[in-house]
Amino acid sequence: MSAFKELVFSGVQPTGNLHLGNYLGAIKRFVEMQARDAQCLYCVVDMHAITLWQDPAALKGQIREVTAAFLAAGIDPKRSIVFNQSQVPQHAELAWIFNCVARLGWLNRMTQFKDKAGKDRENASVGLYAYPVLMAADILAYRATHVPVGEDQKQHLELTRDIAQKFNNDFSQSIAAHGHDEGAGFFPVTEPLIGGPAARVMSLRDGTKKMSKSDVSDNSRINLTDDADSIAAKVRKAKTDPDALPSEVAGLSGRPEADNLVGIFAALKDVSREDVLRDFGGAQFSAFKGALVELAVETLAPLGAEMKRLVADPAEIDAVLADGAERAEAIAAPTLDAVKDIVGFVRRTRLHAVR
Ligand code: AQP
Repeated sequence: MSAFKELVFSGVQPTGNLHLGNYLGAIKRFVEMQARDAQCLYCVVDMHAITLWQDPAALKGQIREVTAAFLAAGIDPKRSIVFNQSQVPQHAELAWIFNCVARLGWLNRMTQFKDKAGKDRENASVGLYAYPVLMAADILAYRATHVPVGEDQKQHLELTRDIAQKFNNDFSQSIAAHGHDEGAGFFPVTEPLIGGPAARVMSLRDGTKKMSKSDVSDNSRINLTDDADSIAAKVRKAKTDPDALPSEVAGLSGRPEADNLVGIFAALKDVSREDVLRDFGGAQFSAFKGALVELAVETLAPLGAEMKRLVADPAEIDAVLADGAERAEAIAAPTLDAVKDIVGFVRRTRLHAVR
């Protein structure tokens, strides 16, 4: 067992265009989790990325860029384990076993698959459909207790909990027979950590749509590598309504663009929406946007510059990933050995010493 009280796992897909939503909803919170009594694992989930076509010539760079974002944001690769998913084979192995635990009916309810597959569902990859099962394996290979994510991942985390519970039930006798029943089954029922003012950052062009890497409009998002001028231009162009800011949070209801900008300001400043409106209630958007530009540039410009510095040295990033993969595998391998025993597989006996 780990010496830490909690085990935190989360991941980000290397699908390009890392944006403010990824930062405020996930990466910034990953950094904060390092202050807890927790072993944190932060994973660049490249196997998830290929559920939609990725150009092989670009993918390596995208993996290194997400790693750079983790490090530039303040994730300490000595304190936390930073790695990419495809270097740790236990994720895929456990995913197969979970494919045999999860039910078709559960996956058929996943809204992200419906959104991403769109109308041409017959042509979507099997991987895109099975994605949430791999996500459950990512988390449970480490028997993670806590998973910080944005709100869009809520349904997938519920599925992870269902898979853990069904595995614990289906194999309860075998779990006990192998001495793994520590009172609550083999897998923990993971706690999602979703919240704060930026759990769902919305598009700057449409306050009803999530800010997303795949949005065709670059003006819909602030990329983590945008320079100060682009950040300023995008905030200034962000859609708003004609009214002044309200002085109470209730006044943001029915005003998605205003709510989004106030939420972004609050998350960047580590305060609540109430605090922001205490200062800006009654202000026009022009004044508020000026303050938001200043705050966003103050936070993101150094982050983007550090990312660029780090990606210029791929060997350094690859060394971080290799070290992280070894430490991650040291946790995941015993979990998989135990799972294979529980399921009833005959495990390989090493006939030759490993060199
Ligand atoms: N708009 C968002 N607001 C808050 N959190 C967000 N996250 C993503 N978008 C927002 C969180 O970022 C983490 C990593 O996300 P991901 O890269 O694994 O996948 P995603 O949710 O599919 O990201 P995108 O950017 O929206 O990409 P596309 O365009 O492919 O759909 C997760 O914790 C996620 O919740």
